[in-house]
Amino acid sequence: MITDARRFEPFSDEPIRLIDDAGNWIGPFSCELDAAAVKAMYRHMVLARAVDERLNLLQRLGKLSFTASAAGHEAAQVGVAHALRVGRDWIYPYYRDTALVLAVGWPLSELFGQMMGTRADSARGRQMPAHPGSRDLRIFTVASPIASHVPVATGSAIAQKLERAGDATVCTFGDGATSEGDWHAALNFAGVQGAPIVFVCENNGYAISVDMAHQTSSDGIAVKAHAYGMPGYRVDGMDVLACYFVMRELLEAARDGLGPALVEMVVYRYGPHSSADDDSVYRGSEEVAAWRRRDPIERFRRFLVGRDDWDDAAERDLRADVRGEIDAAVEAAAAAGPVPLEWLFDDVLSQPTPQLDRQRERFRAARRAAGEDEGPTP
Ligand SMILES: Cc1ncc(C[n+]2csc(CCOP(=O)(O)OP(=O)(O)O)c2C)c(N)n1
Repeated sequence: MITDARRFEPFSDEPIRLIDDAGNWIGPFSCELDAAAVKAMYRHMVLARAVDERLNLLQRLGKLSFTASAAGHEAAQVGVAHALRVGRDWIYPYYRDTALVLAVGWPLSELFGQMMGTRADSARGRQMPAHPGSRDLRIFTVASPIASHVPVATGSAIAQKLERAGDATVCTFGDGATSEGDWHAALNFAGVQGAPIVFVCENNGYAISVDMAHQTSSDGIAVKAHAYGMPGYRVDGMDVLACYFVMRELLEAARDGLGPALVEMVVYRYGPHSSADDDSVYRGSEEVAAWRRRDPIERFRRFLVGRDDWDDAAERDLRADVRGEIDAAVEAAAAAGPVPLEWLFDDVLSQPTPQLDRQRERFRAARRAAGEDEGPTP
């Protein structure tokens, strides 16, 4: 049931914030979360930032081919994750959602296995890096074509409504995705069908080099919800508690049959678009520095310290734990070994066709001729 519905008003002029930059609670209600709950959020944010740094390093070392950094998006993603009922609600993430998938429990060794394309990857090395997915956690595998997952997420939410199971769907994407036809069709359909879905735009101001002024002439993204008959919320995406409480309210409303909503989380990506991008070409270092001063992790730490839930010793222990966990996960993912190339032919069809069998034979012959035969593979 809805416990705290209507705490938030849609279509506000200012983004919804519950903690100010100094870490003070400024919400119109009291924060009922206990120490364990806020520390768990903080841990996920710190872990995600450290994972991000390690992925950049591994990419530079040639251990993986591509990364898309989530640094700056942690509060938004962790806020979403903690509002979900993991294993029941469906999650349709996009490639920048490292903190989201980690915070709902995607194992670190699997993350590094996916990024490096080793046997630790449950997708068996067939996705490009930064394309997670998990059957157990109900994480729909990330799709590269921008916004192509949004109509699928709407379909999944409509199925949940028909099943009357009281579950909901979350679908995340960047600001660039909102210019795709798929996005508009999906929101329209969700509005008409009253689908239990919350659409989350992680608006970092850029789609690679295209800034918001060239993306849309509307006043942000949240206002677009109006056209599809659902409420739109603009939230400070560098404030994890604002993201969490708004998401919790909207997911509960969706589960209770009140229909979909759109949330625009205003964030900033600290790194380039991906490891293949040079952001100095289209944005100034002063702009990045100004957003760095509003770092969501620092801000949340100030909040925790202010509540006497955190101190320097806790911080040191957490950093050491996280480093150890990452070291172990990278080691386990690498030790699993690279995926055999021949896996390319498995699971394509439930019954391989004669054409596929012939292609596999030709592939084996070509590898033998090149002296690359891997021998029998499991
Ligand atoms: C249909 C489609 N067009 C173009 C691309 C190339 N592309 C990859 S990421 C990206 C930018 C997307 O920006 P946004 O949705 O704002 O998310 P962000 O990366 O900023 O988080 C583009 C254009 C693509 N993957 N799919």
